[in-house]
Amino acid sequence: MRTYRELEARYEYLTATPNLVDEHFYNGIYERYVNPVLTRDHIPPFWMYDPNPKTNPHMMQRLGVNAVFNSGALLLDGKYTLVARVEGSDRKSFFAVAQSDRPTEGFRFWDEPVMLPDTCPEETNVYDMRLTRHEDGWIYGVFCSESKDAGNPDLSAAVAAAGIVRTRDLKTWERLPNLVTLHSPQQRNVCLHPAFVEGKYAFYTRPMDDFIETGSGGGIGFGLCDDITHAVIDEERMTSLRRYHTITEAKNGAGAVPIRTDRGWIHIAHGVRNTAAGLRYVVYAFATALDDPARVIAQPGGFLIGPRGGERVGDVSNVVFTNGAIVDGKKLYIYYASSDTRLHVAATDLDRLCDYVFNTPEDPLRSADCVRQRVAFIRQNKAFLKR
Ligand code: M1P
Repeated sequence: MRTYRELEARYEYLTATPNLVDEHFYNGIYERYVNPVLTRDHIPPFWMYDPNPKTNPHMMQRLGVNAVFNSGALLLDGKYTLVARVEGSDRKSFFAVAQSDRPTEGFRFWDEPVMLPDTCPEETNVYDMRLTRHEDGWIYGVFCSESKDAGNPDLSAAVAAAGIVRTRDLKTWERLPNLVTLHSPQQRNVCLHPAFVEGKYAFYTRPMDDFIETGSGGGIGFGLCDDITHAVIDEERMTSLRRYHTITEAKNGAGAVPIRTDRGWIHIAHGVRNTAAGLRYVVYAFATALDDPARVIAQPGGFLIGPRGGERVGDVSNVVFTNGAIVDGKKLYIYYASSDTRLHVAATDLDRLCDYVFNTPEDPLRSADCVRQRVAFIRQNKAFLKR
C-alpha cells in the first residue's frame, strides 16, 4: 500500500520532469516531444484519494480519473494555459485548467476543476472546449454539450450541441444559451472566430445529421450571428470540405482557433476517414482569406500530424485531435491529444507553418495524379542534386 505522501511525491516528481524534443522524429515542419504534457497521472492526488487513513485505510482511489485529453489553450497572464477535457472513471467529462510557465512541460492543474453554471438540466456530458480571446474583450469557451436524445428509443441515441460560456479569468464563467443552427440538427467541433466578420460574431460549425455521422454535412461550415447572447445561425457556408478518398472523407471539424498571419487565417483542424480497424483521426491545416475567413485559399495535401508509436493506442485508438494552440510571438505550440487518452505538444513557428500551408502541394485526389506529382518532384530534386 502507498501512503498519501508517497502519492503526492510521485505527482510532484512527474510534474517537475523535464520534457525533451523527440530526436527520433523529424519532418522540418514541427517538433514532437518525448512525454505527453498532460495525462491522468497529472491529476492532483487529492482529486482522487481521501488522504485520511481513518476513512481510507487502504489508501484507495475513491473518485478515479480515466483520461486527460482534448484541450483548449491560450496565454493567460503570461502563462501557458490549458482547459483540458478530464474524463472521470464514470465516463463523464468535465473541464479543468492547467498552467505552466513553459509551453512543453510543468503543467499543473488548479486545485479544483471548472464548475460551469449548470443551466441545462438535460445536458449529460461536456467536452472539447475551444477558447477564443475575442476582439470584444471576452474569452469565450465553445464546447460540445451532449444530451440523451429523448425522442429516440435507442438508449445510446444522443444529441450534440454547441455550448457557449464566457469569462475574463477562467474562474468566473457566464453560461450563454447554446448555439442554434437553423439548418443543422446537431453540432460538434464548433469554434468562435476571434474577430468580428461584417460586424458579426462568426462561428466555424460542423453540420451533422446524427450524433456520430455527419451525413449530408459537407465539411466545416461557417456562419454569422448578430447576438452572441442568443446565438442563431441561419446560413452555413462551407469552408474546408469532406472529400472522397482523402483524410476528410468521413468527417472533419475545426480545431484550434484560427491563427492570423500576413497571408491568411491558418486553421488547424481534424480529418477522419474510415478503415477496417475503425475511424482514423488526423490533424490537418488549411488557410482562409483575411478578408473572407470562410474562403479557403490554401490546402496542403495530407495530414500535418498523424498518430505515431504509443499515440496510436488508447481508449479510442488511432486518433490525434486538437482543439487548442498557443501563439507566443513567432512560436506556435499545438496541443494535440492521442487516442482520447493523453495530451501532447508539437512546437513550430509561424514562418514554418506558413511555408507548410502555402507551399505544400495540394492532394491531387487520384493515384495517377499523385504519382505524376511525385515523379515530377523526384526529377526536379535529382536535377538539383546533379548540379
Ligand atoms: O473519439 C475521437 C473524437 O471524436 C469526436 O470527434 P468528431 O466529432 O469529429 O467525431 C469528439 O468526440 C472528440 O472528442 C474525440 O476525440
